[in-house]
Amino acid sequence: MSQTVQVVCPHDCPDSCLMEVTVEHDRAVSIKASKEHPFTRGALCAKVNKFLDRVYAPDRLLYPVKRVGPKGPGAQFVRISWDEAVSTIVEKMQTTMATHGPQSILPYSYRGNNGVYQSNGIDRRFFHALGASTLARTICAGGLLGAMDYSDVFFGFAPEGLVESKLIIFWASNPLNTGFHVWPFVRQAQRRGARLIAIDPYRSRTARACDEHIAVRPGTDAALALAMMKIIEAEGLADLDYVQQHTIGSEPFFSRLHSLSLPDLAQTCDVPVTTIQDLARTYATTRPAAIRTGVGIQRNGGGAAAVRAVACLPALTGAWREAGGGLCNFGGAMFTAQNLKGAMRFDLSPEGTREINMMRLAEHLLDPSFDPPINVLHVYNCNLAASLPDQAELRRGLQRADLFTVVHDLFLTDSADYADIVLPATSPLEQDDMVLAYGGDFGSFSRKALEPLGEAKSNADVFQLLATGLGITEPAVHASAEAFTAEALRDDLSATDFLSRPFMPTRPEPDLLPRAQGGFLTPSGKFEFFCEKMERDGLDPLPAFVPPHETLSEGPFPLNFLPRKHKDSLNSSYGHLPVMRRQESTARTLEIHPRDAAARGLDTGDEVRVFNDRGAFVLPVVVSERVQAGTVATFWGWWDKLSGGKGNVNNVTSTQLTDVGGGGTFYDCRVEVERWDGQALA
Ligand SMILES: Nc1nc2c(c(=O)[nH]1)N[C@H]1C(S)=C(S)[C@@H](COP(=O)(O)OP(=O)(O)OC[C@H]3O[C@@H](n4cnc5c(=O)[nH]c(N)nc54)[C@H](O)[C@@H]3O)O[C@H]1N2
Ligand SMILES: Nc1nc2c(c(=O)[nH]1)N[C@H]1C(S)=C(S)[C@@H](COP(=O)(O)OP(=O)(O)OC[C@H]3O[C@@H](n4cnc5c(=O)[nH]c(N)nc54)[C@H](O)[C@@H]3O)O[C@H]1N2
Ligand code: SF4
Ligand SMILES: [Mo]
Repeated sequence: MSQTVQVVCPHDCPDSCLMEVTVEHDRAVSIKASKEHPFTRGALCAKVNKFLDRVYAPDRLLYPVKRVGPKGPGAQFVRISWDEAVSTIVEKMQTTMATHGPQSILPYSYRGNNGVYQSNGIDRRFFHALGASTLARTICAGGLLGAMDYSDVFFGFAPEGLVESKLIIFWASNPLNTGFHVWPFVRQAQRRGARLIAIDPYRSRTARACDEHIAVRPGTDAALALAMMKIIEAEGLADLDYVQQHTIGSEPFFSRLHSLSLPDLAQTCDVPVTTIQDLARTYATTRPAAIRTGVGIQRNGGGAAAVRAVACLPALTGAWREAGGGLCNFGGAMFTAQNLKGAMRFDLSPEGTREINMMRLAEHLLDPSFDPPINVLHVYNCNLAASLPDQAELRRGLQRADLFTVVHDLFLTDSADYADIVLPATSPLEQDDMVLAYGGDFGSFSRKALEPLGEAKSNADVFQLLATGLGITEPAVHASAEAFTAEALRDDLSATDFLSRPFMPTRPEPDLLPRAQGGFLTPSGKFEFFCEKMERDGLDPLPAFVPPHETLSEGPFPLNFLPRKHKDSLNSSYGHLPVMRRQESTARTLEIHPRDAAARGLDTGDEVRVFNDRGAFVLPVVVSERVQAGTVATFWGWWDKLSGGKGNVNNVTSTQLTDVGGGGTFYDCRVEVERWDGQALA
């Protein structure tokens, strides 16, 4: 007997595709893309076409295990029962609560699964009811969301509007790899005469598909944006009517622009003045003009300032006036369809509970004065021993002998090696979930297609079991996926519709003109070139270039390092699967400019040690002009434990934070490269 079930792709990707899973005798035999879904439109990406390889991978963890022997690489585990797993975790939680209070327990997760019920709902309710420390989930978009506190930089026009654009600037955004379902809209615009420009230090797949690629120096986008605005204002290309009606602070802002030197800005961002002039004129005079930002722009010490500076452009030119003009952000639909309070029930968390920035985990684990200490760490939806920066420091923290760590995952990841207990997680085919896309205005109820493989359990199952063990009877924690959906949707959306339809639009029509009449999400309701709140918080109230931590610095490590996202993996989630293992020799390489290669006597194929004062890893180089001189790039996502001792890219990245928002600075990193002498890494 065969049946088809609709399951939503769980990945941290803006598209939230709808998959049609055919099941025969409780085994999924095929996955197809929905043709009706407005974004999926009959195509899944390369990774998810092979999703069944992930579901049925021979290394799926199918029962709970506990570690025997030391923590860290090579850790050994033995099978235990769920009863033993749950009672051990409950006992550890109770013990630390008795001595240090519940805040000595820390949940640790990101978006390994993007679902709301399983991964951004029941989990939060459980930890809030427990009184655990809360986690600021900053790793991906901390800088962007930090800038959002001061300027309306996040929500743009719906991606469907790109069809109308005559100019589309991909500013630190590589959708051909990272969310390719906007591309059909872009292609349509191109057929109607749109010009495409990419601003990216690396010649990405998207940059190659554009008419023009501007290779900015990493971490200096604010300088480029300010230079463009200086030209636009000086040449009378600003829309002064829009500025007057819908913005505040233009006078001090223009004075600021007058005080800046164009040659200095050009030198900072390493783009010739003439190129910036052409870009500024093209941007201000082509209408409608869209800017699509990705996350690359805010992965540096001045990341929030860069996001804010770029967001000033459409306010200055009035690009918001036309459909297809303004910002069209990567995560622009995030949170808009959710009743966040209803989903997460912040009210269950005791007043005064501390919030811990996830980027500072290692520092806090290692700080003897951190009070209360973190004694129980519950990791789910996150492979921190691959994805966090400065792995040496992190691993020292995870090694702490008195730290009890639970890892809940589908696989024995690098992180699992630091766990006391590892719990087997279900795949999205084996659980119900409520999923809202963050790249478009739609959501779906993802249906369970299979019984859990082995003894796997979903996140909600685990938190409900732990709640029962700990005597937490709060009904919100024990809600079913259906009941939860009704509480977690924005009030005007119907849960009955959501549950009964394959997918549901979360707006009647895509919003193509969100700021044509102003209505910015700021205290004044206008776009704030001058932001009083920033001034009150001791920040520069005007758009400014805030220097990155490392990419402009002089010192022993002369090369900028870009550890970028791979087409066939989702962060580290495919790193151990055949699709990625097969590419280790071809894609797991360091691209280096001919000039930098020559200076070090390197040729394509030579193995190099990439290092700085935080750590090192080894891989072969490819001499390539896709990077500029002074920058090296690679893809990330492979697992350290499968690297044959050659290490992880995040051995060299830094835990320094963005200027605002406490975000990660993965692309603000300096390294040196030398021929590898075959010595083991320290
Ligand atoms: N296939 C695949 N898809 C994914 C993911 C994946 O791992 N693989 N990850 C998902 C996640 S978690 C996210 S957050 C999104 C991210 O989606 P994107 O934002 O598109 O991803 P990135 O590749 O991090 O960054 C985009 C581009 O920014 C460039 N960049 C780096 N530094 C700078 C800079 O200082 N200035 C400028 N102008 N450009 C810079 C990079 O070279 C890169 O080409 O993708 C999601 N989709
Ligand atoms: N060098 C470098 N580092 C980066 C980045 C980069 O571009 N370069 N990108 C950064 C960004 S943008 C992000 S968002 C982070 C992402 O970093 P992570 O959040 O660590 O993402 P993944 O590496 O995909 O790991 C997610 C884990 O969740 C597990 N998982 C999936 N579904 C479930 C589930 O339902 N339940 C449970 N319990 N587990 C599940 C997966 O098997 C996987 O092991 O990485 C950051 N790190
Ligand atoms: S494009 Fe994104 S949402 Fe669609 S199948 Fe691929 S990872 Fe999943
Ligand atoms: Mo991310």
